[in-house]
Order: sequence, then C-alpha cells, then structure tokens
Amino acid sequence: MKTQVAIVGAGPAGLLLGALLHHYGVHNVIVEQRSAAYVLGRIRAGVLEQITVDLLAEAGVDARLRAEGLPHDGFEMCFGGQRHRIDLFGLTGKRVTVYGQTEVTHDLMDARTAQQQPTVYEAQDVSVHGFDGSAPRVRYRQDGQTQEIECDFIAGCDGFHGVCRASVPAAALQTFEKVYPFGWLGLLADVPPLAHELLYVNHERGFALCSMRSQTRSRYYLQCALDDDIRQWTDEAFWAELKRRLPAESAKHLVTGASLEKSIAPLRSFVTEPMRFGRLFLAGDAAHIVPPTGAKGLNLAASDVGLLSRALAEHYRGRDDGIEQYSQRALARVWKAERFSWWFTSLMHRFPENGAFGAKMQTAELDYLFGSRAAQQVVAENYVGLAL
Ligand code: RFL
Ligand code: PHB
Repeated sequence: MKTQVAIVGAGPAGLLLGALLHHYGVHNVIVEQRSAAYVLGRIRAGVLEQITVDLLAEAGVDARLRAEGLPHDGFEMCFGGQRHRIDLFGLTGKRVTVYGQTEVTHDLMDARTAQQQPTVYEAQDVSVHGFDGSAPRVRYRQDGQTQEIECDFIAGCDGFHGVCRASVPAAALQTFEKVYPFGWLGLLADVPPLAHELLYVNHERGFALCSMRSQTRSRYYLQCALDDDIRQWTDEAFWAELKRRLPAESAKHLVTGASLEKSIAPLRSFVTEPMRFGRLFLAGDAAHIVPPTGAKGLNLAASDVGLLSRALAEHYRGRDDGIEQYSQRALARVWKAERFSWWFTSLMHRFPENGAFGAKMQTAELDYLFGSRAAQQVVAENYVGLAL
C-alpha cells in the first residue's frame, strides 16, 4: 500500500489528523492496534476548548457536537466549605464545550467511514522504519500476513505507550517527567449532573470533581491511592466518599446510581523534545502527558494535529517552514499547558508529604485566588485555552 501520510493510532489525535488531512486533500492511512469498539470503550476527556471545536468544524465533523455539546460559561471551585465560581466567559469572553471524548471519537470514525478513508484496525506488531531517510514505511501483521505501507511521512499518534516514540534512538530525544503520588478514581453513571457547571473540590480527604457528559449522564472523580484496588471501590463506597468531600448543601442534591464504568488512572506530567525526527512526527499523548485536572490532554492532541495538518498540507504546496517549525511551535503551547495542569493539580489535591507548610501555602493560594480578579483571570485564560 502507498500513501502520503501514514498515521499510527486511531485515538482523537490520529482520527482528527486524518480528517484534517483529508479536508486539505492529503491522502492518509490510519493503522490502529485495537478494534474500533475497544477505542470507543475508553472513557476519558470531557471538556473541549474553542480551538478544538474550531478544528472539528474545519474538518466538517461538528454537526452533533453543535447540537449536543453543552456550552459552559464557568466552573466552580470548592475549598473549606466555600464555593467560588470562575466566570470563564466574563473574564475571557470565551467558553468551553462539554462533549465526551467518546463522542468526538465516534463522530470522527463515522466521518472516516463515510469518506471511505482507509483505516486498519486490529493491526498487530506495528513498526515504523526509514523515517530518518527519504522512504519511511509502516509495517504490521494482519491475518497472519505482513503488510507494509510506503509513505512520505509518519505521524506517531499512538499514545503514551505507543511504538513511534520508542522507535526513535534514545540519544535523539530528551524527556521530562513528574509522577504524582496518587491517582483518579473515575465513575460514569446515567444520573443527572450535580449542577449545571463542573465542580472542582479540594477537601481534607482529597480532591473530587463533579463533571458530566450530558443532562442525563454524569462523570465523577475522586483522588485515590495509587495502590487502591478497584474491586474495593463498590458503587456504594464511591458515592459515600464523594458525599463526604462535597459541601453539605451539594451532597444533598447528589443523585446516585449504578456505575456504567469505573477505573483508576495514574497522574503524570511528561514531555518529549523534540516532537519531530526526520519524517516522523509525534502528536498528542505520544509526545506529552498532562494530569487531567486542567482538562488539557485531548485539547493538546487537537492543537498538535492542527499545526501538523497545516504543515503537511503546505509541504504538498511546496513550502516546508511549517514542517521545520512544527516541534518548536507545538512545544511552546505544550509547556504552557503542562505548567497550568501541574499548577491546578498542585492546588486542588492533598499532598500529605508536603507537610503543614505545604498545606498553608495551598490555603493561602486558594484564599488569594478567591479574592483576586487578576488571579481568576489567569485561571480562566488558561482553562479556556491559550492561542495556538
Ligand atoms: P490516545 O487516546 O491514547 O490514542 C492513541 C491510540 O494509539 C493506539 N496505539 C497503537 N496503534 C498502533 N500501533 C501501536 N503500537 C499502538 N500503540 C497504541 C491506541 O490503541 C490508541 O487508540 O492518544 P491521543 O489520540 O493522543 O489522545 C489523547 C487523549 O486521549 C488524552 O490526552 C485525554 O484523554 C486526556 N484526558 C483529558 N483531556 C482533555 O483534554 N480534557 C479532559 O477533560 C480530560 N480528561 C483525560 C481525562 C484522560 C484521563 N485518563 C484516563 C488518562 C480524564 C482521564 C481520567
Ligand atoms: C471529565 O469530564 O472527564 C473531566 C472534566 C474536567 C477535567 C477532567 C476530566 O478537568
């Protein structure tokens, strides 16, 4: 098989890149190691920046998002029993859209099928070759046969555990990492959301987040120990712990129900530099990870592929500046989102290892934030997404 761009991974980064390249008239093939159903079964992000919504619109994949996405003009923070609203729209003139990653992925998959774009699911032993020269290739096995895709470029959109970053010689890259000493226990249930807006809680028992997917489906998270066994977290135990961490007034309104999904995710900050090696580009979680507190992971994946799709389209029109500058431009945005995600995580979670002084610093910072419009503006500007 031959194509212009071979994309490894059919998560949101790979699928959106494929859609944008198709829109620009660049032929591409996606190779994914899992089945489409498996990819859709992963419950992850829920908050889209306007830049992400705009990119989906540019790719022509925003009809359902426009009809069903929930525009949010603000979110709430809770500390010491006090609730404080961050007025995103009032402070920045921008809003975010609550629309699940599962739905984004679904819409992108449907568009790809309708446009008859080639996608290989359940590809085994995917490997990438020749990207340091002029003839890159992606190889995989399917039905006992080895297949090869000849291409001009490879886009590594294969997530944190993918094969693309791992195929770059170790000496050619530098990585930066911080692992947090706790995880997030997430629960999805068909119950109405607690409130109209998201609620981030810093409680002495740990962080909690009340989010949603629709008017009838809610997503909740609890800070938990990394070695917690998911089997110990019955639905009853989850709801009881969430109620303890919510302000009493809110806990009264919490509607509970059977979980549709429950999982524990570790929290990590991670960046690889650079994001390009010859004819291999990394995008999304393959290049960087943020802790989910700032809701930036999917949005960074989208802004990476926004830059990359334009750079590749320009290449086929005879200009290579976009390709040359991709890594530097993407990383400038990535590091700012890393900073915000790290800061928001540090502000809202409990870190007993930071001692009494650390706890006082957190209290002082929250107190300052709740009383300062300037500080709230910094939060709002980052939450709605910095310019590309
Ligand atoms: P993905 O989604 O991991 O997709 C990578 C794909 O590559 C495939 N793959 C391979 N394919 C072929 N060959 C190989 N060798 C391969 N190895 C892997 C995988 O099967 C997969 O299909 O990465 P991508 O596309 O870069 O997208 C990134 C986002 O998924 C991620 O950043 C977000 O989900 C992070 N995130 C959030 N982001 C937000 O913007 N807003 C949020 O509100 C938000 N909440 C979250 C989150 C992530 C969470 N978890 C579970 C880590 C909440 C949680 C709990
Ligand atoms: C989610 O709904 O999954 C979600 C929302 C906001 C975050 C993280 C996750 O900061």
